[in-house]
Amino acid sequence: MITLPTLLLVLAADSGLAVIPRPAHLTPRPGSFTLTGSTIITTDARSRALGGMLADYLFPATGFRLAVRPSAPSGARVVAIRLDATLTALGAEGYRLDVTPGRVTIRAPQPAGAFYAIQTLRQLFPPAIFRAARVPAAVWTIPAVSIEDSPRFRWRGVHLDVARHFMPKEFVKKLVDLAALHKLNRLHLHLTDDQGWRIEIRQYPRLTAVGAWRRQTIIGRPDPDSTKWRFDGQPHGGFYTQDDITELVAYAQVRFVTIVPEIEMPGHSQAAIASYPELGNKPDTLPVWTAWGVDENIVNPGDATIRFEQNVLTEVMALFPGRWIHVGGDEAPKTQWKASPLAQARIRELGLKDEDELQSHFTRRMDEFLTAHGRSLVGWDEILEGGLAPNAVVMSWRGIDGGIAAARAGHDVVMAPGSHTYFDHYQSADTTAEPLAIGGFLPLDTVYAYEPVPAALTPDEARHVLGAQGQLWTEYIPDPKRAEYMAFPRACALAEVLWTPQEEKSYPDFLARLATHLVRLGVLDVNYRPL
Ligand code: TNX
Repeated sequence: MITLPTLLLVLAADSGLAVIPRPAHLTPRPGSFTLTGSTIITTDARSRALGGMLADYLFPATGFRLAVRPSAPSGARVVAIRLDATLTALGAEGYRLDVTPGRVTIRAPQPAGAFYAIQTLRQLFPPAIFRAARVPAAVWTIPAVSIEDSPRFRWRGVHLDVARHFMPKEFVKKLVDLAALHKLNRLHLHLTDDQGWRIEIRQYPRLTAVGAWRRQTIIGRPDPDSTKWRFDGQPHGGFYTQDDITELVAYAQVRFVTIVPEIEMPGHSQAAIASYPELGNKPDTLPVWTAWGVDENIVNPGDATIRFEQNVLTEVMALFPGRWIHVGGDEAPKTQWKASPLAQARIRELGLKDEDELQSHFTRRMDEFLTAHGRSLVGWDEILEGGLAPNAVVMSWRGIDGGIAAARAGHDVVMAPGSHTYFDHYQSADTTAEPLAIGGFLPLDTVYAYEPVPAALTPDEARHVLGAQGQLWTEYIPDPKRAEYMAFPRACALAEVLWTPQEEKSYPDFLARLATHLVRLGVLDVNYRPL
């Protein structure tokens, strides 16, 4: 809800040049440009769709149905969008944005860059431009400026765990929109875990008929003494149909966001085992898990299980056209494999040293399979432990050492260390003033100070650091509103870490821009955590 003082602020706030993430090069110019109902958006053939997107972005608040045309009569007020091959030095995502009193010009070598120019342009307007209904009597003026901009990193990600708590498709779309606004280009969807399986797999209908639903959920953090656990008695669940996934992928694609799906294996698999008990190491039938923590119920390493996982990945690849497929790999306790005759026989047959090498064997089978289909396997840093699969990309979460080791071995790396990128951690040292979280302490300034390239890497090795991402694990994030509270404004800080050149970063300057940006987020109905 917007109160009257907020509305005044929304209209008055000098959005000035409060762009987040801060552009690489920005030069204020004299004068300003005022958008009116007769402004024409001109595009070339390849940026026609982007012109339409810009018109759609501007319509709700302004009420202007701007024309999108190949050209405009001389003297018309124009927003021109052109793809320009001579600008290739700006890279696949770079752009130029020039605002003069008579004209706005967007030029980019590729569509992604023009899209990011549009995101910058939106942020030049007063925050009220983000309203979903017409703002009466507003004047839509933006300052003249020249911007030349391109990102520091290729992988600018946000992660969302939809397994611990299912998140509705509409929220995933909202998160895609917010990612795009911050020039983030990866959405890592954690689709399966012990507590729920969230994607329809046609060959294995029980994964969602059974695995998408749990009977209840533990209240609060699990006490080490499990006899003290208390449950809410409320069934929880949900899943995305393949049609839902297709819709999400398409929605993300036009916003230049690649969805990276994660199917966890061999650990974090109790929901799969609950659906198909033959995947487990024991004959018992298990429920979908109702508590949090590291679960001993991992899948067995037999050939039938490997076929099952590959069959699942076949359907996943058909749905997600992006290059990266994440197969988890974290927190797979080896207790059950140590006690399992099948697992021990496999270790002997394959001449392996131990259970860690058996997990690496399992991961290699997925790596071969994904590579044969032209995709790249991504895994959490535990996949290093028994030897790294040849084409694997490593996501470094237990600090940065996994990232360093993988980059030195010539593997691409995405940095996701708990110390700087876990948005499920507390935002205040005074945890009593915050909603219950998993623990930890990750204030905004710590996120902003994060440097994704480990100092230990040589420049050659550092080229393997694709970027970083912020994690939203949802054990203690029950719904979209809480997810927004945990993600914002920390995701704004991470976006700047990943986009802006190191030497252009300044925390005081960021905070000054953030004051305006939070007004935008408020208008967008984002439940951000107030500073
Ligand atoms: C560890 S990060 C996990 C997740 C939890 C998270 C909670 C990772 C690869 N595994 O299963 O949700 O901690 O912060």
